[in-house]
Amino acid sequence: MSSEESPFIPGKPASSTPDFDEPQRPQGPPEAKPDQSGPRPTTPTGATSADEQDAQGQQGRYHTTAQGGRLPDTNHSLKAGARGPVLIQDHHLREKITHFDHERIPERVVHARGAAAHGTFVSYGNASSVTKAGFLQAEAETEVFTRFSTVVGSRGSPDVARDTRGFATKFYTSEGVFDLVGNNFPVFFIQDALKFPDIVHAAKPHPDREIPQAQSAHDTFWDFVSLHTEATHHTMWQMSDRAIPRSLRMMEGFGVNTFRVQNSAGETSLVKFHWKPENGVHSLLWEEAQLVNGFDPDFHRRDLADAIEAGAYPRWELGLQVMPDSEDEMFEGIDLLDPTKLVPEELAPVRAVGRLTLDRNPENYFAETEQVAFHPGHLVPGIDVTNDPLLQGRLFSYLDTQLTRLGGPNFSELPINRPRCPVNDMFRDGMHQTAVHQGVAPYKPNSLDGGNPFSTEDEHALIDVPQPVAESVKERRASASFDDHFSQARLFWLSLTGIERQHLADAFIFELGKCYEETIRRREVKNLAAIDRELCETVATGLGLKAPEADDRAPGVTASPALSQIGRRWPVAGRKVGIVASADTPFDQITTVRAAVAEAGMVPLLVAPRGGRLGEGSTSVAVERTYATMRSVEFDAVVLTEGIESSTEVDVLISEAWRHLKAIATCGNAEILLEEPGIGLGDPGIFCSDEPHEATRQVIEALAEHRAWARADM
Ligand code: HDD
Repeated sequence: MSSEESPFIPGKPASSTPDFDEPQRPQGPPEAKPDQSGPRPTTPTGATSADEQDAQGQQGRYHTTAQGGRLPDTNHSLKAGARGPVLIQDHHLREKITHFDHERIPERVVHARGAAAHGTFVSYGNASSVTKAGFLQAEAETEVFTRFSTVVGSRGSPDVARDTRGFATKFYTSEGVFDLVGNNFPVFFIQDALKFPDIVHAAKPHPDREIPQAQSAHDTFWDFVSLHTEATHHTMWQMSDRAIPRSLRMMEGFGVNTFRVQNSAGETSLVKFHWKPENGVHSLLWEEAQLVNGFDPDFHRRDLADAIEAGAYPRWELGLQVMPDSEDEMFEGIDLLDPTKLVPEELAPVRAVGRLTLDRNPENYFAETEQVAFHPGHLVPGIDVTNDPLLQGRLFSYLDTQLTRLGGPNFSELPINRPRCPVNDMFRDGMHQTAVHQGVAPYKPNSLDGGNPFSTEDEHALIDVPQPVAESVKERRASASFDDHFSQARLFWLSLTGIERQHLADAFIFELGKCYEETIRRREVKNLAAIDRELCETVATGLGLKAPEADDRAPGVTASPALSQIGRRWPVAGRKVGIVASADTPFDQITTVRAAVAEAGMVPLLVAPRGGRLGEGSTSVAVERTYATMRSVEFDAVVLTEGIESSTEVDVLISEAWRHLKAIATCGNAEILLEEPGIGLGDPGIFCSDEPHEATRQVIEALAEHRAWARADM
């Protein structure tokens, strides 16, 4: 170092000895005051507090070390000369790289791939006759955070894999956190938590080559479920259209396990929780799902975030099926402790008790969506668990898994997990402790801290309803009612319409067709014989196998029409319509169609051969998708305007939209484009008009049924 060189910054001339009386202030911009510049971090409640900002390490206008020391440069390591080796004394280098090296935490062992949103739950106030839970009483409004997920795939897996979807909601109630950790199917693969590692090992990629990713179409999955027939009912759901939702906004949710609720008079009932989507229950077709996974692997995640950002807030009603709390915990012959069984809505109607609205996207994926920690044992006064052996095991697993995933026992102090009511748990210390606890007596009883905190006999969580436990011996077995593995699988099959059954059979043919072992295929086809003759024969034929003899293990089963997705009309808000146009399209056609789509609360997406804008001057409209960036699977319906020419991209768009039973409208002479693929102008879901407004109106009308189902029979 030359004598003129700065002792602090190599290469910089030394200034005179720093004058401690005159602080060195930065020269020139930035002008903004420190706390007015940069992002304003928010807490999960939307509030901004100094504490929260500190916690996020994002305060002030200067780039600093983790210790708050201001940094002059983060582009160059400290070196022995411009071309020399890096010096180990460069703390900034080591701190920055070390932090980066530890940025990842273990992904969830299941449900690793997820998307989430904040929202509010508003109670209808009509549930007090069955539960005293505060968040279900009149006028209660509760902040919530909901995370949706796939089960099998890793964090980076595609969104629309054929899989069960998680639907977990954290209610930050004034009585403590209540987590409703459900799925989009009402039943589960197994009846006892002890089997959970088995089903998950079977469904995850093969341990030798780690393939396939996020799929059940492989030997180990089908090996397990074909041998373990209690999985049959869930497998039927997994092969149904429910396993490939059109959107996370268009799925039902189910608490699956039966819970015991208690009202303020101490009376108890058994309940099953349901989420009913306002947008209806809709699915992709299998071919669409396969295309989506390549075209946009983040399809569901993007759809949820876009909808919320656009103000098309997804909404669900929370519903309760209420059954008497009988001694045998059976209802109409259904064992309420068996999580492979549902209760048909025709037998116990779903009573709506409140509404969930998701209206705010997370600010930070890691802090919120990744670090949120659910647990079916997070209960509030008025809601208790039952002896369902699956639920009992879950009560152990969720807390346990967070210890590894979130690095210790203090994960409930993370902002996304913090209750919004006073917490005084007497837990102390541990990895990542952020609280500065007061007092000297974290034990009970104590006199040194004045006896604090106090226990309450009033409303308390973990209500522990005094249920008699049958006099019994210790044994590893389930009750005989758990032995019926087929009647509800048949009930589900009988409840579906013809096209839904076809999709389900096709899924079996696809999935079993991907198995290498013929013994597995045969074994599963034999199981199908116990569900339905037609299903078994269709799948056997598809696989080139001989259908086994009829098996009448599930006699006298009736259908539950509420389980079918087809046959009702739903709101169309938030659906996406592709409007294909070109520079030759009369501009008023574009504006008319766009306006009509937007007016219906749907999302118009203008598609053109190239990017840029269509129309002139200030009224011109931005092209949202070009022929290079569009694919039919993104649209729920397509409007073809005048002036577009036949091309490979347009032809593929039309033929896919046709094959996927989507509504297609043409304006004026655009109907010529339907000639080549042989689409009849009067075919179901095809609307041709010289009036763009009329063509669009008809498309909107058709979308209420989701697809032109009648075309499936053509
Ligand atoms: Fe589970 C996560 C739903 C049975 C063990 N589960 C997890 C999530 C959902 C469910 C939605 C993701 C939560 C999130 O978004 O963070 N699980 C269910 C349902 C079940 C079920 C509806 C049956 C009724 N689960 C189940 C059993 C066990 C687990 C029987 C273990 C014995 N589940 C876990 C877990 C996970 C989990 C390993 C992984 C990540 C986590 O908990 O936080 O503990």
